[in-house]
Amino acid sequence: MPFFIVACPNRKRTFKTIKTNLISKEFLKIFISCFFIVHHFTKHPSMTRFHLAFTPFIAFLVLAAFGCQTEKTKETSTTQKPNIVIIYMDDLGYGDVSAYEAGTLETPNMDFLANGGMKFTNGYASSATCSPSRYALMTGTYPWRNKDAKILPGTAPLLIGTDELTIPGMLKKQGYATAVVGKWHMGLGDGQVDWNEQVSPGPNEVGFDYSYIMAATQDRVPTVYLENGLVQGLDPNDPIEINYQENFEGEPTGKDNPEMLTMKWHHGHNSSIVNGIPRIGFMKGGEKAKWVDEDMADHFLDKAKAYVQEERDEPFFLFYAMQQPHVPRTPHPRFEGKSGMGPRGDVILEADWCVGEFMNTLEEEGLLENTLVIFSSDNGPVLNDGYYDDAVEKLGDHTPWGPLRGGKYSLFEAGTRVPFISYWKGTIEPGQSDAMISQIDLLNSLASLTGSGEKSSDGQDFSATLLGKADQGRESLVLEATTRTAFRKGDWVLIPPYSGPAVNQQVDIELGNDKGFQLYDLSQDLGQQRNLAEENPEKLKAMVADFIAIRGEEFINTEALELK
Ligand code: NG6
Ligand code: CA
Repeated sequence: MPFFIVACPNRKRTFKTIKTNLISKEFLKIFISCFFIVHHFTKHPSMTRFHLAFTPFIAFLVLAAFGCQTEKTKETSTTQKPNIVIIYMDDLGYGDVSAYEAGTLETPNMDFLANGGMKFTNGYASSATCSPSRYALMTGTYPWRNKDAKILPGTAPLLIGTDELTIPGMLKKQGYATAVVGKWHMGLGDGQVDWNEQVSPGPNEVGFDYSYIMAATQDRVPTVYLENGLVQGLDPNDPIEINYQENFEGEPTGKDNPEMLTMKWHHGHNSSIVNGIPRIGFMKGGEKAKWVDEDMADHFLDKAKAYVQEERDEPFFLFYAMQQPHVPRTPHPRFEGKSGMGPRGDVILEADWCVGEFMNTLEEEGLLENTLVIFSSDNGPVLNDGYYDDAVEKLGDHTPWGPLRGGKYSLFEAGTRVPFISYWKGTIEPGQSDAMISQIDLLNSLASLTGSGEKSSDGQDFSATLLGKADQGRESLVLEATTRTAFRKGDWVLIPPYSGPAVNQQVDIELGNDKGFQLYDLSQDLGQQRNLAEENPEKLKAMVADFIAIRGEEFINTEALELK
């Protein structure tokens, strides 16, 4: 059936709809003309022979027209549903992306997204640490509603309920292929994981069709990759054992065997040694399955690219969760020394290169104009997060926190206000938005964008804002940092009194703890230097009332931050 094949070839999606529309219109015309001609001739009894001859032809035309019509319906629905990619960084600060003009590091590929899309200056992660932020991003639910949403050890059970609404679960119901590649850190299994068997439940049980992940963080065991719940490259004769309480007999540790280390620990990070780097937690076995730290960025990039190439003909959702610039910072030799800021700067350049390579792949596959890319980070920046890696010593003039106060772990703005960008070639007009938006809003926004009626109760629909077609943002937002919460409403920020040190000395970050209330007006004081609580009791009272209305009185129940 050459005619049919010419009419409905499998083309790249961007151009498909227009062509199939034209073709099926043509078909309809031909079909109607043929039908009347045939009908006219077969009316006369002497034409029965013609009738017989034309019947298969009519059947073919009907088939062809239907074929193209079905194809058209399918194409129309796929073009209405863009591919969605969330590129999620780990500990990248507001000032780390040069398009934010708040630091001195150059990130041309992240800038390409920021300058070619919407750059949000009031975009927030839900928490100042990783696991709570990721949980909130995936579910559209404030992390403080889940008592287990804290920095998780590598043995923690799955943080997301398998019946919970999630972005991938919602998109899957909308016909999307869904995948996560990169850092997970939302727990796996039920608390009794045998790493030598299929690990479940995990990403595949909360909406992801495909997963290629590291379980927790680069500094936590197990230091292996899992594909769809199976540890990759595992030798069954060398099983993996993991323990976060005690070491396995005879196994070296960072604490006892400094002579084996290629990277020195500053605080914590003195348990099992993998690739010369001391980690958090104890691990035995699984030698062949262990990752190569310097190859991790390339490894995840390859998986992310392969996924896009594989799924290019279907709408897909990819959560591409990079591991940089979280510790241990291990740039590939190609990037070593390139930033002049030591490994932290180098791995940001490496991540920036990955962003560029990934975007090139979208372009090569003809998907750029049909893909919404959202770029953000799980929490604010930290320099010394437990290893001696020159992050402080070689920082120079760079300011990862930009004009904001605090950093990772902090209730001050730099803890949660992060780079936040939406990019969609041809659909989003380049611009900057000062609207307040949180990662908990992505679920509702993406649901609205893809025609799903599902929504979380904490999130809001800012799909139009993300696409640059509106400037509406949040009125208020609860911010979280290691079980403590603060409140932003309009330009005002309220930080309730919390016990604990004002500064965590190990990471040298101001946490936001104080004996009294803190109240800041960001419109006048972005750096949160002037506490207006005493001189503005009316405002304070109103803010406290609004905060408690959302957060409840139990905001006072917190746990001390303990970085070991
Ligand atoms: C802390 C780790 C820190 C980092 C953090 C989690 C120590 C001393 N510090 O406990 O290095 O791993 O947890 O970071 O162990 S996050 O970005 O995944 O939340
Ligand atoms: Ca993080």
